[in-house]
Amino acid sequence: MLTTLSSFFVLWWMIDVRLVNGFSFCSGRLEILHNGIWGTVCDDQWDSLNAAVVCRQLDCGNVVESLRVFGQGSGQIWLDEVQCIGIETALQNCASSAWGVHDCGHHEDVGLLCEEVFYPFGLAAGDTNNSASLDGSSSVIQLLSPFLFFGRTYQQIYVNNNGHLTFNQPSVQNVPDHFPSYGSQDIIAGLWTNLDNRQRGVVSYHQYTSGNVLTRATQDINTHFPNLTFTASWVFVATWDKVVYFNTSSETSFQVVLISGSNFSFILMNYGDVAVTGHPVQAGYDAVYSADYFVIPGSNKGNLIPNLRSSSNVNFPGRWAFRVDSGPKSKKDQTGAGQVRSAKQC
Ligand SMILES: *[C@@H]1O[C@H](CO)[C@@H](O)[C@H](O)[C@H]1NC(C)=O
Ligand SMILES: *[C@@H]1O[C@H](CO)[C@@H](O)[C@H](O)[C@H]1NC(C)=O
Ligand SMILES: *[C@@H]1O[C@H](CO)[C@@H](O)[C@H](O)[C@H]1NC(C)=O
Ligand SMILES: *[C@@H]1O[C@H](CO)[C@@H](O)[C@H](O)[C@H]1NC(C)=O
Ligand SMILES: [Ca+2]
Ligand SMILES: [Ca+2]
Repeated sequence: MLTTLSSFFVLWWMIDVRLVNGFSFCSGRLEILHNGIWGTVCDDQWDSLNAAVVCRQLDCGNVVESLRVFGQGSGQIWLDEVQCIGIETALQNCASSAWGVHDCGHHEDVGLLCEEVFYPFGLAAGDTNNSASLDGSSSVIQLLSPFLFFGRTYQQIYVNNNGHLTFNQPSVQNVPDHFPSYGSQDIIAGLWTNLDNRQRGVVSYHQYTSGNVLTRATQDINTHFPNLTFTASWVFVATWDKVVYFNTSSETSFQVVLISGSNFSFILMNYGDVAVTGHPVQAGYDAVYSADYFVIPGSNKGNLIPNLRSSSNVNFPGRWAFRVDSGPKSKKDQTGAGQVRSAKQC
């Protein structure tokens, strides 16, 4: 009940607080909307309790720190002397000076770094669970909007317990193919390996066509892929939360997020704690006949995969982002910034 209530308030308030000029949706200079005007918040009396309220309000997990590295705002300074108790569901519910009343300059604008690389998931996000079964999968999931993957358009998808997504049929494969596999199907591998959700952990998914998750996806893609002026209209989030490898007990958490809008499509891979394993592993994607593929560096070595939590091709630790429609194939366009390995078969 509590969770449901608080997620309702998160949705309700979402539209009037934002973090700008940061690394992602979950970091940046704090701005608040009042009377249709975005303004900044002054750092007088600002503390970690206040910051925690904002991070939670944005569905961005815990606060890492308040920072001033996100530049100075301009125009309105809306709030000063903010003092949250810490239990508030929104910054607007905290004590502060009246709107627009302050003795501050923009050099005092509050900036925030929240920790959450993950998109909302689990019960609070309204996820559907996969059943707990060895080498199992979701049932067929009809997509609310078609997903374009290197020129092929899909209307359905399967979330496979063993850490990967397939479009045409479920996959029971617990030993990953090595990319490029020159196979006949499109595969998106968050962390394809022998996972066992009968023992521990939850595999779940959710798709969105409205709400704060779309706002977040829009901002993330525009940060990771500048100049596209992208607007997300559909987001699919698949999460492997605290799952374990077959016959082990160390927990691993990761997420694959599919995002689309107009003719663009993107994948985000988000990594939390990833345990070492002796099982074969693989993270990345592999398109039909490997006309396009990508292997996240180090992701095919079980002893190196804990590094997924801190590596990135978009300057955001724990996140790898890829453009996967059939758009421009230049390295810069296909991934945010990092190394790209891709092969063309003619
Ligand atoms: C999914 O599984 C989790 C953990 O077992 C549980 O708390 C949650 O209620 C389940 N969600 C649904 C929709 O059944
Ligand atoms: C993207 O936009 C930035 C800033 O407007 C510009 O400096 C950069 O050259 C652009 N990049 C491309 C690939 O057009
Ligand atoms: C599971 O691990 C134990 C020791 O950790 C080992 O003895 C056992 O053979 C393993 N079982 C399987 C099915 O791999
Ligand atoms: C989408 O693709 C179609 C066909 O290639 C093109 O006509 C249209 O302009 C594109 N739309 C956008 C928003 O890029
Ligand atoms: Ca100050
Ligand atoms: Ca003041």
